[in-house]
Amino acid sequence: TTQYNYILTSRPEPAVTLITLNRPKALNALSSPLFAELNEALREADNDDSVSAIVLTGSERAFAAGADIKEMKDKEYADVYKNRFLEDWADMTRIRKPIIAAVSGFALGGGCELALMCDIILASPTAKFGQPEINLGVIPGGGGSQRLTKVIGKSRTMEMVLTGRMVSAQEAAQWGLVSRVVAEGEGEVVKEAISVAKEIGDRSQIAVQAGKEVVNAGKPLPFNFMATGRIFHGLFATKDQKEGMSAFAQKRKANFVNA
Ligand code: CO8
Repeated sequence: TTQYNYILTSRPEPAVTLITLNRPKALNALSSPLFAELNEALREADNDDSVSAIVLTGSERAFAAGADIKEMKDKEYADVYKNRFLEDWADMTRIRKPIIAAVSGFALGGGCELALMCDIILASPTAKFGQPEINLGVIPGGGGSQRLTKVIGKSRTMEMVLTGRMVSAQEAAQWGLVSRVVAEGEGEVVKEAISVAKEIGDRSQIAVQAGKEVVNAGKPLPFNFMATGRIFHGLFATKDQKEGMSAFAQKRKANFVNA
């Protein structure tokens, strides 16, 4: 198996691949090198006939606190457009095997969107979901606006996207954002996700993949990832994106000028 710098991979069960995001000091901020590794590990598991299902997790403190703001803050529209910044995020939606997100702690911004691209989300009671991009002068660019609307409805999505408020695990479960909240305790949510993955592994793998395919066929995004990604890119032409992201990096409150 491949060696990675920003993720860990293991086989906790013969038919289950566990991928652990591993940038603890940055709360698993999703830098582009991290995402490239994640895509590679997902492809590797998808192509391995001995793997039935994939579990994706972070740390106790953070599933992922979003795209890497320090990497993004000085980027200009020309950079992000020309280099298709973060557009490989949607690659994982083409993985055929089930992906189960085991979420503890923060799942924010791109981290919440990452969980939403998985097939099943299990939450620890400590999980907190949010789309705080608005505080940075940008929007959820990774399909979250569209996926959340499908899952929790327009009003709740608007509240999350426009205020950036974090939603608790219990609220997320009530809203149907996650399939359930597991018992508290360190490692519980990963254990439970592995057990669901193992259960899936005992079924016919052809039927499992067909099951994933038909469920997904019923929910095409009304406004696709690329389109929302482009609007996200467009905001890199504003002063407020520079201010919002610099303010985060400098640990101060943003002073938006609406330009
Ligand atoms: N990027 C970079 N570094 C981060 C990030 C991040 N998203 N989140 C946390 N960190 C770093 C902090 O800067 C800090 O680093 P250092 O120790 O060097 O100062 C370290 O992680 C620990 O974080 P805090 O000290 O802030 O920890 P707190 O417990 O005080 O706060 C929070 C935790 C509330 C999670 C806070 O860190 C936070 O608000 N983080 C940012 C959340 C956020 O705004 N996420 C959205 C990012 S934008 C995005 O995801 C866009 C996706 C677009 C996809 C487009 C596809 C086309």
